[in-house]
Amino acid sequence: MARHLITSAIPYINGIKHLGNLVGSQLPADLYARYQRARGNEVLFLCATDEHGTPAELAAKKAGQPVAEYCAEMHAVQARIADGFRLSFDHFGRSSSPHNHRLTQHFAARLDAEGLITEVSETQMFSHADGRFLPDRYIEGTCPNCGFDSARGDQCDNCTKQLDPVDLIEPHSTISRSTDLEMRETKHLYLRQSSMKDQLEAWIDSKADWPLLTTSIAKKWLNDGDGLRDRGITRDLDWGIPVKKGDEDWPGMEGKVFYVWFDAPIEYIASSLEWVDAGTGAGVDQGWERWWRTDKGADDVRYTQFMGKDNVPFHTLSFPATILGSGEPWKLVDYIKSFNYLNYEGGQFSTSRGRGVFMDQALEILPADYWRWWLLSHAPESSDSEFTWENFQTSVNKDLADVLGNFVSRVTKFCRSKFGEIVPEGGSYGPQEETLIADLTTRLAAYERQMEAMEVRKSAQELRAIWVLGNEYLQSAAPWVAYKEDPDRAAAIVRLSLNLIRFYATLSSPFIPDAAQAMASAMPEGPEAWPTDLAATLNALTPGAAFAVPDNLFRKITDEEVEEWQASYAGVRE
Ligand code: B3M
Ligand code: ZN
Repeated sequence: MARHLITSAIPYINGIKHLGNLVGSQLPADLYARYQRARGNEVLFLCATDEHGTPAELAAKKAGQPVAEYCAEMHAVQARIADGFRLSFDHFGRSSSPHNHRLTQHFAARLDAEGLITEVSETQMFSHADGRFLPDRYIEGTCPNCGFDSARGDQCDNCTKQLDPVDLIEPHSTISRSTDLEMRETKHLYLRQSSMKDQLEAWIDSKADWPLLTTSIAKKWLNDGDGLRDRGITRDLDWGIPVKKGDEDWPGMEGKVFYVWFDAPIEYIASSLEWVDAGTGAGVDQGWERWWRTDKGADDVRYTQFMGKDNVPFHTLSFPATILGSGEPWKLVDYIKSFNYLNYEGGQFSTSRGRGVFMDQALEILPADYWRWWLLSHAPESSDSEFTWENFQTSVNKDLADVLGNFVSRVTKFCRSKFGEIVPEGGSYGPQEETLIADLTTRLAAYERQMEAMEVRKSAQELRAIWVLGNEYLQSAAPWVAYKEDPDRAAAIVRLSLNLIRFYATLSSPFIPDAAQAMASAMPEGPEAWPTDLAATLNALTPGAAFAVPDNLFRKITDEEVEEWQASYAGVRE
């Protein structure tokens, strides 16, 4: 049994995420976690909310709430929506947790002991109108790299370049919009990642199997020397993890907090400690260290991270610098699966303008499976992809309703009308069934290969092809014709088809868990383990046992609905 540690990038606390965020990390991570569990492997799947930094402070201010209270509320909201999408986290933690405070301060102390932290006196933007320094998102301006006019102080959303507030051209305060800014002296801690360039480069070069999107972004920043500029890891903010050296005060750093991107990835580890505290998971008694410490058994863990492309520099350079620099045997990531962006109806999703569909809205429109199927089968892997309501309608109506849903309903209803709600007895499988089993065996192997490789779109195509094989079989075997001459032959065809439904339930469960559950529980034997021998799998249901005709699995989306939704989600939310 293999052991898989799987993490999704942790979403910022500031509001509900849109479908583009969902498909860029949490959803494909869930697909992979569900698949590995279905294969009988041991999985620890973690996520959390990213609660520090300027996004949290700004959002709380806008909501008129104390930031701690705002974060607690939004965490509950995000957790509920994640449940709604059936994201099967073993734990959904909080980067503001006491565990993350302790671990972050611990890593800082270790890095300092290894000589990797320097104290730098620097000039930062001070806003007279706001009476404070303006780190990160408190400041916006034009990107010096690409010219984008709303680049933030810490990163340009357009070209993904990591920035410092002082880099921006024509900067202004996002609190007051004031341009009355002054460079003032303040002291900060810097992580000397530049001294680790060779080590990081060798590590990335050893990852020949990583997706091109991941390694190309990592190498771009390495070779520019740019991602490896030493980075400030502290900020002049109120909300965050206080700068301490382990439990000790850090002289000169009073009143400062760690930079959100320093503590956020450490929350991957902290989340597993929160999970142990919560006592909800299998394997709790064996502890979290066997997942994270290579001296405590984690060297046979396979660790996979999922994220959007804008998060890649932090996961290929900054966080590994923290881990490697600590000099302690922490588990490093084995594979980074990254995603391009999902666009919305000819433009971008926009959180600020409320353009596009947000996770809460999506679940009000249709159940999770509809969205999961569309998003995963159109995941922005090799390039950006685009959500359109028409494309969504086509996919749902064809793949889910016509192909899968229709198969299940035709088979079960035909059976009920001729043989009753029991698995029909009599007859035996012949050449047609043998051909089908051979075809399915080939397709199943291809599906497994794509799922193992985390080729999300290709996996969806293989799964759909497996559903189509069932339809084609049913169409050509035509039990409704056979029944007239030879009811036993019809019984065999229907029996195989009922077995197929149960087989589909297992295979489809990583993509559409609710429909899979409905299919499996309609069958007398319930869900089956991952199939290895299809001749056996398609003979597994006991003839004579009772089953239940499930409700229609999927409904179709009408043209009127498409028009209505197009109009409703064009923006502006609030
Ligand atoms: N919260 C950015 C994002 O949500 C950031 C990811 C942190 S991963 C450690 O896209
Ligand atoms: Zn830029």
